[in-house]
Amino acid sequence: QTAQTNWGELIRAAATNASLKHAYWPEIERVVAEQIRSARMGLGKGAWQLFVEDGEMKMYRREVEEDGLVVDPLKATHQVKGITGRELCHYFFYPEYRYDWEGTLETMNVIDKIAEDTILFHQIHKRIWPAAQRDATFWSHLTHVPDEENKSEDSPHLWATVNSSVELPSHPPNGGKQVRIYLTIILMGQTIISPAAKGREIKRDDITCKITYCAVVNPGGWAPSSVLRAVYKREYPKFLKRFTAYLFAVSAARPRVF
Ligand code: 6CM
Repeated sequence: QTAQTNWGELIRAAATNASLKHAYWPEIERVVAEQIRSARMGLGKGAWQLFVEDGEMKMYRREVEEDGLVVDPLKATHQVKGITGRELCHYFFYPEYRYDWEGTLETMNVIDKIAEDTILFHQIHKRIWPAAQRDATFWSHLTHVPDEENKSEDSPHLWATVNSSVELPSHPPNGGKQVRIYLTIILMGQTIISPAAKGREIKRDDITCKITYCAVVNPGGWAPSSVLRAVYKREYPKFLKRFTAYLFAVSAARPRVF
């Protein structure tokens, strides 16, 4: 059954009509399916090297360069108590929360709210010396699918937000003073309910969110490899820690899990 799951079909079933009708849909479905498939895959035989470990948080990378630019794929796993997979993806997806947790951001603009589950963004990121400032244009899609390949889990829904670069005629690359970066990112979360909660009301203490975050970022133009790898080694853990701490803070105030 493993290789057979038609993630595309499941993603389509969860999508809003407005997303399904949009010209981007075929690409969204393809990229989201591919991202879910690879996020669910273990580290396997790939040459993943652990480069950060902090409690439950583990970060792996593969060293890859394209045309002399570092494009190291990143795969991170984490576990956080007290939040759901849905909350994880909700706060990552909706723009109104982004400035609260995204530390690399200079500005974020919503270019088009295509649907409740698909948004187009233009972001300018903080400049990192000695490289030029970067910007990105991407669609973001929020979805949830049953975990077809792991039906024994208590709460089998997988929640995911996928961000993927797209060319926007209104925001041509390298038009301003920024260098355009290209990204494909998935944040995926699954809620695990403690067996001790069986048969009674589930409290926040009974849940754990299993998190997988995968990112491939092409810096788009000159950036010294060693500096870039050092930046990633600092920024990815900072992001995941800051984001999950933020989630914990905003969710603790909510009595019910949504
Ligand atoms: O996934 C993350 N954030 C999302 C929402 O903002 C979105 C953003 C991705 C952009 C990630 C790239 C930012 C770093 C830019 C530096 C470029 C190189 C400069 C050259 C240095 C020598 O998917 C969290 C992103 C966490 C970033 C580490």
